[in-house]
Amino acid sequence: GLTRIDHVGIACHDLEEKIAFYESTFGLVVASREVNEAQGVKEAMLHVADGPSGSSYVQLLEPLGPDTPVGKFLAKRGEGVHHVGYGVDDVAAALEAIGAKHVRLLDERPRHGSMGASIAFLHPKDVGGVLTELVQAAEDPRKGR
Ligand code: CMX
Ligand code: CO
Repeated sequence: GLTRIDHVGIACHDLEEKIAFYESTFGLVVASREVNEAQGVKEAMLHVADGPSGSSYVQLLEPLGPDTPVGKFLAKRGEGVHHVGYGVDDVAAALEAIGAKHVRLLDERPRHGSMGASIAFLHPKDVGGVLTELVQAAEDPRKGR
């Protein structure tokens, strides 16, 4: 099952500007900055809190180009919440269980996410309009315990 909210993904035009906003407004601290060519994003994870089943973050996403998931989203809807990422203990097992419920999987197999996590996306049209990500954290850096 789901173990926590791992992160909320937020689409923005200017990553550095949004990082500065989250730092100054909420006092959040950047845990990692990465470019993920396969996902078409430049992104930052800002640490929010540590819970019993791991840490939670805000993920700020700037597209690498217009023809990327986040680039298309920004053009259509503007800045705002792009997806929700839930923690799972075993993303491959979660994909198998959820796929059997006729929710379309955007990833048949887990892919590489930020901070060494294994991730997979579910189609927003099958999750009530919410692009949903499953996140199996890498053991050490993300769990915060
Ligand atoms: N949330 C909710 N709905 C969304 C959405 C989102 N983030 N992105 C697209 N949609 C909706 C669109 O509004 C559109 O609906 P309508 O037809 O009713 O207008 C429909 O889905 C199709 O959208 P589209 O613009 O034509 O885009 P695509 O179908 O080409 O792609 C999606 C949509 C979800 C399949 C694609 O964005 C995807 O594969 N996403 C997963 C990967 C990803 O988002 N990576 C970046 C984050 C990486 C990370 O978190 O580390
Ligand atoms: Co994400």
